[in-house]
Amino acid sequence: MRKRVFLKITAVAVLALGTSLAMAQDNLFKIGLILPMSGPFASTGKQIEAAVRLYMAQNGDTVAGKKVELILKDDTSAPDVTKRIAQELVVNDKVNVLAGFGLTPLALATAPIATQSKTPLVVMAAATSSITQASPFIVRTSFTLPQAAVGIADWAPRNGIKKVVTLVSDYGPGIDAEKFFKERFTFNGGQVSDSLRVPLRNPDFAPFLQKVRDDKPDALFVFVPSGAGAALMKQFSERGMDKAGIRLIGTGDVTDDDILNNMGDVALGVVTSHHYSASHNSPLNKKFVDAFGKANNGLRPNFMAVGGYDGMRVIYEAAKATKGGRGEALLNAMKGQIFESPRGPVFIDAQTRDVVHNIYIRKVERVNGQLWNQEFDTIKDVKDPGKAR
Ligand code: VNL
Repeated sequence: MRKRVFLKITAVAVLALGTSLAMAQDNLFKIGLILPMSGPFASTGKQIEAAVRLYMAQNGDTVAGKKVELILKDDTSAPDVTKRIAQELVVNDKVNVLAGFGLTPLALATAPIATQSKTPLVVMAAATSSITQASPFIVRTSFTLPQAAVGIADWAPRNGIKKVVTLVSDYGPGIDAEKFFKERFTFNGGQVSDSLRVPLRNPDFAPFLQKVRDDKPDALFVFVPSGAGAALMKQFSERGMDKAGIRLIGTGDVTDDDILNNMGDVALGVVTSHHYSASHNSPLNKKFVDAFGKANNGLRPNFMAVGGYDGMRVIYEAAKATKGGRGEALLNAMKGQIFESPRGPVFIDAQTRDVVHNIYIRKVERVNGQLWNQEFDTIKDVKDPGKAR
């Protein structure tokens, strides 16, 4: 009799414990954040992590009455690792949303997991046009290379640049940049005399730059991923390209705010087109840059940080609208969001799930002793040109 009562009590206790665990799960909204926190692209991971934490510090760690649990994982920028981590986050942790994705191959490797598990996946960094087409569950808050590249392709021919050599990292975003720059620049009457592709990892720019020097174009158009711009800029100057009268233009990845201030005089006058500069002149951006710096030892946010910050905005608002939901409902609440970002006005196109934003033409200038990408022209509400074909 005693034993039976004991068993009953135990059973009730176990049941209660189980229920409270389930309730605890249910009272959580889980974000699986996968970033390159080590390896050659660690600066992207660091910038996005800092922005995500800033967003949470400013907006609280509960949404719709649920506690937000951030699970950060380092994928070392290896696609098979990203995919395995995403699988674990979905199956074991039952995350509501996957986020991060520092490079294109990492996002593409994980797309099938999002589709199979119906888990919304927010791309905060990677920028090849086709990524959003790899899964109906992918939403992007970073940018696309076609968006960024056509801005400078319009500006250059109006400013005395008629002959250009392109030089890009040999993978998705580089190929997009090369293709869309060339198409638009040629349409505008320019000539691309050569198109060079360098390896993504540990590129030696020297032999390529020598080729460019011999070709004597008016300008060299470059795309290299965030973090790689400093090495390119250094070799550009060491090879005497600027002295030979060859200008440097590109998408804003090369004059990345994370490293721009340490590039020195060689960066002065470099004109690029991009969706974000830390010197963007708006009250919201000033507040963002200031708070980001205060929380991170004076670090300047770059375009990766803003992709992470806006990604959190999209996730939080969707979580609110669905009372901490998941799957298709959460995804649908991400589509169509319109808001002011530190970069300017942003729209998540419900059809493409891709970001629509302004592209700015900027020139590197020294202001109060520091190098900044100073915006001087705006192309409003640019949709990804890669989708319209
Ligand atoms: C990508 C595009 C990566 C632009 C970047 O930096 C970048 C990508 C790491 O899609 O892989 O600046």
